[in-house]
Amino acid sequence: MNKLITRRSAIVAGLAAAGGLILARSPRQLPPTYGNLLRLGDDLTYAAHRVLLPGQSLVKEYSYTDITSFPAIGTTNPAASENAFTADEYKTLQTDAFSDWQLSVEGSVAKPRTFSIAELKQLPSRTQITRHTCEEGWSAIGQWTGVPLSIVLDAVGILPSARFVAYSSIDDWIDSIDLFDALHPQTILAYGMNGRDLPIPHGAPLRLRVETQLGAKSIKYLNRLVVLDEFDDGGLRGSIRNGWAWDMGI
Ligand SMILES: Nc1nc2c(c(=O)[nH]1)N[C@H]1C(S)=C(S)[C@@H](COP(=O)(O)O)O[C@H]1N2
Ligand SMILES: [Mo]
Repeated sequence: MNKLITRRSAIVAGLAAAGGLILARSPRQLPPTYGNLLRLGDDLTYAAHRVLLPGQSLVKEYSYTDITSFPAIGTTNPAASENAFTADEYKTLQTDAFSDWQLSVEGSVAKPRTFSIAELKQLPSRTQITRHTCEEGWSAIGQWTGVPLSIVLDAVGILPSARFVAYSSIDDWIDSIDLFDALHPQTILAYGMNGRDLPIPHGAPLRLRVETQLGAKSIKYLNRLVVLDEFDDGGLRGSIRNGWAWDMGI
């Protein structure tokens, strides 16, 4: 019992310290609560994760034989989008194995630029077999191949003022992560799944894999990264649209 109390108070003290530390740096570093109960838990879980998880510890990686079937959910083909502009754009890009697809990297970087899939494939790659956990309650194990986001950020030179990376997709999903997650070695821009090019239902030609967060943060059909100095989750266009927290750390 005593042990429990001690451990608990240690954690509470740790939380307070982390919260204080983050707040002392800048209140804008904490996710917003949108003035209601919805995101009240965010600040605490966020601070807790950042203080309780050591540095850049890796999430569990699995072996080939652990790979499971993998449902595709949410948008599974932007070419079938109700938004005619999105549908046309995706159909055009789909020709020639997405050779005209561009990932734009901009914001607080020294050299903003775009990358084609071929250019991304020339950068060092990482392959990882991980468990995807959806906020809806299912999980699946798959193998992902791509370029670590840290390598792409290095290539454009993030400025010292940078603190977050916002990202968006052709089907207009928008979200952001902090640099802790962005520079995590398992955060990759994946163009491959289970040894093949990323299939359309899973986000072709490029998706983000943020293994330290629930599946909703791993957006598919990724086409834009914006390095930010200040917190921005996309406001009402971001994950709050679905009633989700900004921080979905696991
Ligand atoms: N662009 C885009 N990204 C997305 C979604 C989506 O609908 N559109 N759904 C999200 C959710 S909630 C989950 S669980 C995963 C699903 O990925 P999958 O279809 O490869 O299983 O993608 C995430 N990324
Ligand atoms: Mo999800």
